[in-house]
Amino acid sequence: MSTQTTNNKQQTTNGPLVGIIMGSESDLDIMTGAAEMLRQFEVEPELTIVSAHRTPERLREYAQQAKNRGIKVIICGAGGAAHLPGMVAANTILPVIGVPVKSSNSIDGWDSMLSILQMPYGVPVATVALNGAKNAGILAAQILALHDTSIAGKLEAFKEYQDDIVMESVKNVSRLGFRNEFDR
Ligand code: RP5
Repeated sequence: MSTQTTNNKQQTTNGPLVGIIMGSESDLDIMTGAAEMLRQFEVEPELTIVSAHRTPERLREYAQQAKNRGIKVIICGAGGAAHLPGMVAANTILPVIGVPVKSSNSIDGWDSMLSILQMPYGVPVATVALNGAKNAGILAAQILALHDTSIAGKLEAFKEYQDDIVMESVKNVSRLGFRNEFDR
């Protein structure tokens, strides 16, 4: 049995640590990025649809019950008039990460960005880039890693991997004959 299976089973028993919610099934293609990243760090999140406008009661219940269900971080993705992250943050003291989605009803993405970013004092939402669900997953893992050395170790390895990828590109570019005194 792999470590991942063991960890996932443990998390199923104890409940998920990260909740990923989105306003519509149409956000799923983007929002699965958050789940994929978390799985890389062997964190199995829960994922479902909660719409601020179409299911306001479900939103309130989700946000208010999350902490007691053992969730530590909530990732919320929405597009257009994207009120989901802000309204979840209004109903919980858990950290909320907002993912602005460039959706079918977005004008150009700025509507989603600003709806999530421009929160009033007292109700913060940590907003990532437009369609930045992968970074939301990494950020959630970083929050969990404050109290979990296993996740912290996987994040360290991920940083090293990114370094390796860039250094491979440095080698590739150097073969093209450009001057680079820095790496001499
Ligand atoms: C938002 O409206 C959703 O988060 C989605 O991004 C957008 C469009 O939703 P659908 O009309 O595709 O269901 O609330």
